[in-house]
Amino acid sequence: MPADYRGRWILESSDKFEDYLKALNIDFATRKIAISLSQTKVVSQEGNNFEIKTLSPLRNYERPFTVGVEFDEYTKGLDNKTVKSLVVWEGDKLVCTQKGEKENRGWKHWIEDNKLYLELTCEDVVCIQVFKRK
Ligand code: 1AG
Repeated sequence: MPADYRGRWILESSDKFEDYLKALNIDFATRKIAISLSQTKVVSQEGNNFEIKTLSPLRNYERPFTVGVEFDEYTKGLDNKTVKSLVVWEGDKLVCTQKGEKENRGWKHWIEDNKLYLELTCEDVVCIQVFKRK
């Protein structure tokens, strides 16, 4: 049985998010708005089929994927790039690599103490976001 990520999760802390946005070449004004936004993750999951919605007052980002199946991901409304993404299980962690123009791009999700963690990586920047159940 894969780990269960289902639910609504609200952002409670964010470390190095602006550095992550900078690594993605997001401009100053957009960064300042983005770091001030509340974010909610809505995760649907049936076995290895996921949909993760990231909701914010400014923009939403919705991405379905199947663990183990590579897909073309267009980061619409984020940095608007196409990357080749693959999500795999590493134990109970969901680990995504996003191959494209940026080195070392990807993310990891895991659950610890009933919190949802998200590590966002781009080049040498690692951002950690923590979400609590809504
Ligand atoms: C992601 O999560 C990232 C989801 O794939 C959004 C998080 C960070 C935003 C990344 C780049 C931001 C570019 C421009 C900023 C403008 C608006 C910010 C809006 C933020 C909410 C959409 C991994 C996984 C699901 O949870 O794919």
